[in-house]
Amino acid sequence: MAWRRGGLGCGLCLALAACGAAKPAPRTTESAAEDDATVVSATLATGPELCSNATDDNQNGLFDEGCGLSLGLVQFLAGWDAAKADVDLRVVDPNGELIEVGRVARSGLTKDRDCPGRASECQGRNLENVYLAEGQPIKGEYRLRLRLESLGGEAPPVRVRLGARLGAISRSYEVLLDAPEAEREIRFKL
Ligand SMILES: [Ca+2]
Ligand SMILES: [Ca+2]
Ligand SMILES: [Ca+2]
Repeated sequence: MAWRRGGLGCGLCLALAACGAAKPAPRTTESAAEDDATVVSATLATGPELCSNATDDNQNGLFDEGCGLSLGLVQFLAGWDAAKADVDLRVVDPNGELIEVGRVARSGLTKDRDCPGRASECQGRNLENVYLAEGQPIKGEYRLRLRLESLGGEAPPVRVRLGARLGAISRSYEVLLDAPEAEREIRFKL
């Protein structure tokens, strides 16, 4: 399912912004964000749904469905192949609450794991998943930050695939994080 532009006429509006670690996060339009080489809009229908790639391979609007992953009407999924690299998917909900592993926020969002994990519990399939576990999506701004905590000996850049779903709208991105502490931020307004 293609991600539609803002001004949908259905009460749902989207605004995205992207920034590097060394510069402030200017609020931009979605198209301006797509001009940023580090955030690449992708609608890659490659066939049957593949697991653990944070990509909607079959373009049905769901990311990695049928893979034992928790899904929700709001979902942000980050995956990367560099097994030892520590990337963090940080989501702040419209209440200003950081979504953390093992706790359901008032917005109903939760996060299911932190990869690669202290004991490598992600087993080389690095996938951080923030999803709506309870209730209905709340309106407002959802702020996502992808941050490279450490390379863990992996060669830069670390290529991160990001899947974002807000209700009936979903979209995929690829983000390159080229050095420790590199960050990219994307904002979604529901
Ligand atoms: Ca899919
Ligand atoms: Ca997939
Ligand atoms: Ca992590």
